[in-house]
Amino acid sequence: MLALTLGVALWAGERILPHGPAVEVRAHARQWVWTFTHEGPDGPVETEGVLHIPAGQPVDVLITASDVIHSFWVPQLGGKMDAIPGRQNRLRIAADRPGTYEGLCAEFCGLEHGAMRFEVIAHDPALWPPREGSQ
Ligand SMILES: [Cu+2]
Repeated sequence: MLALTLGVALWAGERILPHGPAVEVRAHARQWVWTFTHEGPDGPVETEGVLHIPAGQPVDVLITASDVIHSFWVPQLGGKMDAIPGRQNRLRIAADRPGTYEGLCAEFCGLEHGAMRFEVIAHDPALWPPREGSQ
């Protein structure tokens, strides 16, 4: 009975997660700014303070840092993940629908920590990847 309950719970949980192959993006933290990279139509596109992702599918964020420990957090899209110098951490996030979501550094990282915020723009999957400069 326990196995059946667990099986049903796993099946139900799996169904509410966005499916399909994960898109990979990069998030790099340093005092006190986030730099992001996503794959554009003509190669990688780097942005500062704004992360572009497709809506409706899983996104793996590869998280790095160059000075002290920071933490990547977009409360509406998933959990937190530390950004640690010398390491690359992976965090899966997903936006159910297109929109703009607030993100922040969730680990005290010095004087301007409180200003280390960013935006995530989740695009209509039909318009992914975005043309450079378009939002
Ligand atoms: Cu911080």
